[in-house]
Amino acid sequence: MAVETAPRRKTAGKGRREPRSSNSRRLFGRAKTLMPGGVSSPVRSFASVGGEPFFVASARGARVRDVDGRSYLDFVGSYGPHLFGHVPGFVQRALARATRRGTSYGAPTELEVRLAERVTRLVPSIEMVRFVSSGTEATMSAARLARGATGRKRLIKADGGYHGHGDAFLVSAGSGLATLGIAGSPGVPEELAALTTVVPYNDVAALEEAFARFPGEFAAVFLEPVAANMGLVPPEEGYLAAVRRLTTEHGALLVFDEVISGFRVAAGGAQELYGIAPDLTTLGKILGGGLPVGAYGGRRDLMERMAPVGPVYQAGTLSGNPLAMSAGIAMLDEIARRPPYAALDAKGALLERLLRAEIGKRGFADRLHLARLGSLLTLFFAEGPVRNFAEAKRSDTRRYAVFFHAMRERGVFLPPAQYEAWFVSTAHSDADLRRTARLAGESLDAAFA
Ligand code: KE4
Repeated sequence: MAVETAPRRKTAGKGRREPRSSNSRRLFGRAKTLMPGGVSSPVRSFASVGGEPFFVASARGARVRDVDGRSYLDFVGSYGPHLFGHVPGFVQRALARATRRGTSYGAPTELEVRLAERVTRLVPSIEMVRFVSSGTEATMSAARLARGATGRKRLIKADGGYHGHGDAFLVSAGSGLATLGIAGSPGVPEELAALTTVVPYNDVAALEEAFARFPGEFAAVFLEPVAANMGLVPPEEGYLAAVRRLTTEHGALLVFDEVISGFRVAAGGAQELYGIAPDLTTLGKILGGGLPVGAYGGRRDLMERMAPVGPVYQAGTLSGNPLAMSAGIAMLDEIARRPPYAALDAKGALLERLLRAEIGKRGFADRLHLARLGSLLTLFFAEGPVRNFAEAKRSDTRRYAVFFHAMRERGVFLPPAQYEAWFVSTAHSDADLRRTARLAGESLDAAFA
């Protein structure tokens, strides 16, 4: 059944309620009979905030439009790829050229060479790279490489760190500081979960305790150098340097999961921003400009252990896909040609300043914690500081849900979960950001009513 898109309507005004029947509602009803939860990825279901998701018909710049013709200022941005907003012209033109030549060959192409040259130029610690089709594939492959290269089985991750849905990473923290992972999902064998030790983010002592508990047994520490999956939690002064020192001392590899921070916080990612060189890096999102891409790379001596050169196996039918490579080349060329980071930081700073003003004039400063790094931002419904997941989890997710829907009704699409980051792009105008802050003030009134 074709879904007719309602005639274009003006941008949503405030207090607009979800109509009883709508194209989104009809589509969601069909979707739920065909796909688990009606979605291709759980967070999109609005399960964390209640209500029903709207279905997107199109996007352009800083806005998405739903199948009922409503337009939203978009701070989800597909959870990261759209550094320059939706479908910038240079990506659209690159894809148009690429599709005329084919979509997938199962054979090497010059496009992979050109994107690999750009990645190794922009991310200094990456001497050699392998492309895959998602961030999960990148982290799964990096974990297998780390274990294969060191001959060790154990991994360390931060509580609240998200590295995709690979079994090794779907583990939850037990009680205490450095705890053996317990399966974070049915289907993850406890034996496997127990090989991943979970430590609090920003806690050097806990990391030291983990290394002391299993000396010589850790293959790698996996870390988001800028945590963005517990909400945005930047590394505290000296933390990344301490993790680098400890991994080196204990013969474990340091893997920076820069699927979000890569090309987002600097052209060379968080490792450039903080001056710390990991042994391996995982990438995604911006690297594909919205097309399915992931990558892992790093020291040549490590990467040359990957098949077909070395014995560690990993493969992928659509790895190095020419359409995705073309979009990635266009994205990284734009970054190299016109680095957007000063503009992104200025936009993030403007939004932060305006939000703090709205929070301050309502006397909510002790009930909210606003974290920002460049164009990444999270408004925690908790009193600060938020330095790790335990502190993030003090957030009042019920109030966040009210805030989320109040903003959605006012035409602003925020992540439908407290523990995600907002993404500002170069396509968000200062007027968009001023409007967003004003509507956030109204929505805070609703959340704290
Ligand atoms: P994907 O497999 O979803 O492409 O990437 C997994 C991944 C790995 N590492 C980091 C740091 C990530 O943030 C992600 C995926 N991020 C989430 C949003 N926080 C994707 C959104 C979703 O699950 O739908």
